[in-house]
Amino acid sequence: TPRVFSGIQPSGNLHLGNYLGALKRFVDMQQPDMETIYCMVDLHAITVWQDPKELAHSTRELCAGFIAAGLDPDKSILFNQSQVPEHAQLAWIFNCVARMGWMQRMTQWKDKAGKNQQNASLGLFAYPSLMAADILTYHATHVPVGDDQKQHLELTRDIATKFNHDYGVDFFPITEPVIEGAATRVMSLRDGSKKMSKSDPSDMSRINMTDDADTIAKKIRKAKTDPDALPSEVDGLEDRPEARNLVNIYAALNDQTVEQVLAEVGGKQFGEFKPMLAELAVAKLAPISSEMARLMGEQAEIDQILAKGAEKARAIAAPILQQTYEIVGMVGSK
Ligand code: AQP
Repeated sequence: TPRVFSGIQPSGNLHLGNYLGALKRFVDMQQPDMETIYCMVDLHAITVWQDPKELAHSTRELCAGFIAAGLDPDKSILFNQSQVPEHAQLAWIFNCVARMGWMQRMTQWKDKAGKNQQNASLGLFAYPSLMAADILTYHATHVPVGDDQKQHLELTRDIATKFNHDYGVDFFPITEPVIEGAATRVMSLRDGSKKMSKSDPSDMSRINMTDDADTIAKKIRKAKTDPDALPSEVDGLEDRPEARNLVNIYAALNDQTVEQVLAEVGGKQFGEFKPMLAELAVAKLAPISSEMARLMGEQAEIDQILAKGAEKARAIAAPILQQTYEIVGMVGSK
């Protein structure tokens, strides 16, 4: 059976980009013939400073978001990365397989470290190596992510290939990225050239999964657009990043293709389309946010789900790490 792994950082508010690019697709892949493993990646989150109380809160809130969006702890393994030590242990091995030059080429590293690389954490630099460990400690075959993670997944393949080659084994699978759907890259509502992100200082740039209906409607109403009507064909979205973004969001929320959406809304002005989008967004997101809020009142339940999930995850990860140690020549634990 295909084994699906992915994760989201508990580093702040879950937003529409995380939902459409990742979480909604995690739910789509939760099928009887798939093994699905989804993680709150707190070790990744601390590669930049996190206030401890907020980290704990965000981790539980993210878990609530997973469940509210439709992940079922009886069908998927849901857990917090730090509670399965095999991730960090395998990451160390991969730190010794990966090359400095590979990491230096990562655009996320360059973007997040900015000009002052000397002052960035060593963890931020090694981030993709830990991500490779997350995936490969389960021998995962499929990894659903947003478009921004494509480069890290290629690096995961490079690490698996080099490990297999260096040790003369066929041990780690070459993982397939699953970057699909109409919204693999949701853009800022204020600037169609920037991705929607948690760290954008403007809250108007993103729709948070915890936003209420009025806030969602206001953010969509104020979203940047151009003055033209919507086209009827996809070609007509070229060089219109803001228009394309809103159409992509509509399509993804409504499980349609961009072509289908344009067939319906082509010719409409934004004054007409934006309220349609707002209504759809509220209809799809409000039930998730109210269920998240309810679950946040049941902290003991969330903690128990995470504890059980970690146990199930370890049962898969531990033997794979043990085999890795044997391949590398590490003795003493058997
Ligand atoms: N804008 C987006 N469109 C589509 N997918 C997105 N993802 C993130 N932003 C978008 C996908 O969400 C998953 C979790 O990503 P993460 O936990 O690494 O979050 P992030 O990329 O750190 O989120 P932000 O908001 O972009 O944070 P900052 O502002 O810190 O950079 C991944 O699958 C990702 O592709």
